[in-house]
Amino acid sequence: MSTPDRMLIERLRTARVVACLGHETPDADCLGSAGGLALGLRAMGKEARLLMPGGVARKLDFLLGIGDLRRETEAAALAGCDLAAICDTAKEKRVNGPGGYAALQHLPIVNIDHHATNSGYGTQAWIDATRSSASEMVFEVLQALDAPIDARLATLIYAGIFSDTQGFSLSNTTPRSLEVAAELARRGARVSEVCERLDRSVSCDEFALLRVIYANTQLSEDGALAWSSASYAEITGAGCNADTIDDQVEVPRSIEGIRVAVRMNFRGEGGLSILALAEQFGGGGHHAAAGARQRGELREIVTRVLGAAREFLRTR
Ligand SMILES: [Mn+2]
Repeated sequence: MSTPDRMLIERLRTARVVACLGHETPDADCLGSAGGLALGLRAMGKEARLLMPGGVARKLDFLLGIGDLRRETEAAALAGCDLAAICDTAKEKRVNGPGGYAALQHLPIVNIDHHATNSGYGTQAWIDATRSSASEMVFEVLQALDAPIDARLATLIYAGIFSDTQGFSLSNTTPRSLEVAAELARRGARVSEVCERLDRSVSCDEFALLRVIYANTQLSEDGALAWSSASYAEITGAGCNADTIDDQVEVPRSIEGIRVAVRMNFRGEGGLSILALAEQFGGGGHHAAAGARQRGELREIVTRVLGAAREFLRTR
């Protein structure tokens, strides 16, 4: 396990106006790390802007509310910035900012991430794949900076760790992640509210979508492979959109005996890494949880992905 690079800390310490960014379709760790960093830098007396065009899932909106964070969506928000800090984002092409990564080229860039597939882009990168989440890493960055960490900030970072470890249940739940979580709870993180909002409640629309996912779940003859799909019409018919799609892959994954779950969100069970499988489809992520995007006809994509998943399982 590594600690934040001194040069990276100095970059942040000496910056005056910082653009904080994350990845497209932001999840709780993205909001927790980029949003938490922005709050911490503000508490140090700096100006920090959260650049985040595109939507945030309704379920995660409360995190912006807790942090009183406004999403900046226009390129004008980059004017006057002297540093860009990108969190939880493995690839330049997934950077979620107006004009993407290219628009940041006039700035020094710090890259804080826990994805094994991170290319190490930027002026100063701290990549540690043994960390539970980018939020855990931002906590250590803020500690190195002696930034004041209040209850709001603690809640954002706690939510990022909670979400990426699926409520401290995945194999990335390390002693360190639990220690950081305990420290955040001590500082007033709203532990039960985070769990209630992230795990224990679904909107009526999401509930309707889950019915579709359950109904469409199929199981291979040997019981090692489970998959489900939802067409665009089924997603919009449930009152949902692309921002709502993420955790539904947990439905097929939860079947006993499953080793691989597929929804172009891949999950490996029992320590099986499915990263290579996601990469076959141009995707990426983590060993236990990865994703990919494909354009085309749904049935044809399902056939292609299942073929690759079967072959993948045969070789493991
Ligand atoms: Mn993450």
